[in-house]
Amino acid sequence: MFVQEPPRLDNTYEADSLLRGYLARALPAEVLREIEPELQELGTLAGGPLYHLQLEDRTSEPVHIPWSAWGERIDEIRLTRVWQEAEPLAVRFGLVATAYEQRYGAFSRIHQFAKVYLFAPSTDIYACPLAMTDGAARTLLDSGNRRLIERALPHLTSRNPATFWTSGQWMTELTGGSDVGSSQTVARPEPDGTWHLYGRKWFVSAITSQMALILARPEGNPPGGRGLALFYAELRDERGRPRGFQILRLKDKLGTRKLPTAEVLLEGLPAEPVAGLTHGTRTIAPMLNVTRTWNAITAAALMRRGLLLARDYARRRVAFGRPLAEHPLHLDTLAGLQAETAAAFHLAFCVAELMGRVETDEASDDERALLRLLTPVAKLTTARQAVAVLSEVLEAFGGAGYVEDTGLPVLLRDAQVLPIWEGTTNVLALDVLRALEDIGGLQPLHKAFDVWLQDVPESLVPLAREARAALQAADAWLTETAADPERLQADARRFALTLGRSTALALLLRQAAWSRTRGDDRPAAAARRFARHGVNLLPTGTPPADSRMLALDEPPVS
Ligand code: MFK
Repeated sequence: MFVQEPPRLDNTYEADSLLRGYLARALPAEVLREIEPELQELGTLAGGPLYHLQLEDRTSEPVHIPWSAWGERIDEIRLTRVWQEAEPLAVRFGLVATAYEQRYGAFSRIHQFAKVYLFAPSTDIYACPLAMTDGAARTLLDSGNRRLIERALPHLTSRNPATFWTSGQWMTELTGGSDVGSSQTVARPEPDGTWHLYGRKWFVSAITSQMALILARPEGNPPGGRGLALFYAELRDERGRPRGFQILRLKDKLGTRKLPTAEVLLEGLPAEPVAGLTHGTRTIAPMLNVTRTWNAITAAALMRRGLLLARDYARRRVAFGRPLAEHPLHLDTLAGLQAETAAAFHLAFCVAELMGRVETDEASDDERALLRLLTPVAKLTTARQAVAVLSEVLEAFGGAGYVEDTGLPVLLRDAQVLPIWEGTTNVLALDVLRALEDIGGLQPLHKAFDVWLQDVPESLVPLAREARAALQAADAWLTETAADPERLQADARRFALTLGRSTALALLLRQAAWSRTRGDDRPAAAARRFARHGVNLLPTGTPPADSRMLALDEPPVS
């Protein structure tokens, strides 16, 4: 009887020409030499024992135990095996710590995110609490609150599993997942000067965290984001019991099911203001930006995981007399997916690179502006790519891609959260407009294109022109629509995606120019194919009257 060989993974670092080519270009040779053994080790784990454990542990989910047998409210969470293994590994590899130890100065963020990229696809979204932890560390440092920095940072950036903490991010409420300013959670001062929080958080990130950053409105404050304050809370007492909150339930989600996302009732959770009693959304912005970067890196990593499996399978699976890898149409499909993945990869790592420079004070003003702009651009662009690519990856396995025990469908389900959490595509497109107001326009991106495209070889010059033309079209659109807020908003997603795709093309060309001198033309092939998918999405705008007819099924206004 015929039995199909399953797709196999090997060392995922060694197998990754994208990551290796990028690191060889972006890092000084001695830095790469020093960090490579660690990347090799992570690649072996990710493609071997962790991947096998994921498959073995596929059906298990975290469990919430609200009560003890004898009636005590305990709110215990039992985690899956992969999650139990992931935490000590994350601590040992310093997945958060690396960014704060800054052993390689401005390159430390590249170092950290290279590890995240290898770790994330094999650890069932354990990257979520790590992202929050990184975001909390950044937010506390930016707040300048010495007491909280001294109290929490050593835990958040610990290399010791016994002292390591993860942080939660508690923002989302029934009144607003995106419109966080409409939050109803209240903060009440006690006579002794401490604060207690009351309300219901509809979605909080992994509920196993030891601390959380929480938005709440001090009693008497005005509505909106400015009336919110950011609070710090340690969540469990010395016996591990919740301090002034209950877990109502774990959320029943489409994907990320190993991640114990919860709904909680705050009944007097003791908390401490992080930075004054107003402007909570502004204070938590560093966390949003850090987690959005993790989102972009994870998007690239999940795409890459899907492709590694699809590519291996294409060599093993025979159909119509030859391996899938020898069918021109199958090759063409995989090529398109690789081009999108390469583009997403370079966009995400460009943000990591900029973040490292800003955090070590090596960045110019233009680079600071670019980081503000490209963070939402990269998040929204790569998240949409991940859903499209992973849907195709499943199709590349035929029916096997739709069958749960192959371990493939989870890739698509998990990818689907990427454009939703940490700001939906539309909310981030609006953030791009806000960022442009903050930084005063697209000039920093034009200048970055000049640098990235300066060494492009003759044969790739037409593609460089195409990247620049898309950016110029985006700039012209911005000028044209500046006085028309309705149109500005209606086209914002196409605009942001045009920025994302033209930037990704320029970055691919920078890599292509470098790689070609070393005999590797794969990035150039990725750039050619990616450009054919289209980078300028602006011309396809719909007139507002059509949108009303289509979206609301309204008859035309006569
Ligand atoms: C799907 C199920 C999966 C399970 C989910 C589990 C995870 C659950 C954990 C979560 O809760 S994830 C929730 C993630 N939520 C978001 O990412 C919120 C998305 N919404 C936004 O990003 C809104 O744009 C925002 C909340 C920021 C709007 O808030 P406001 O207060 O109405 O906005 P406003 O007034 O424009 O901005 C306030 C200040 O923050 C401004 O500064 P100023 O006060 O100086 O004027 C902004 O410039 C600044 N700001 C906002 N976003 C910024 C930023 N600054 C820097 N970077 C940013 N990204």
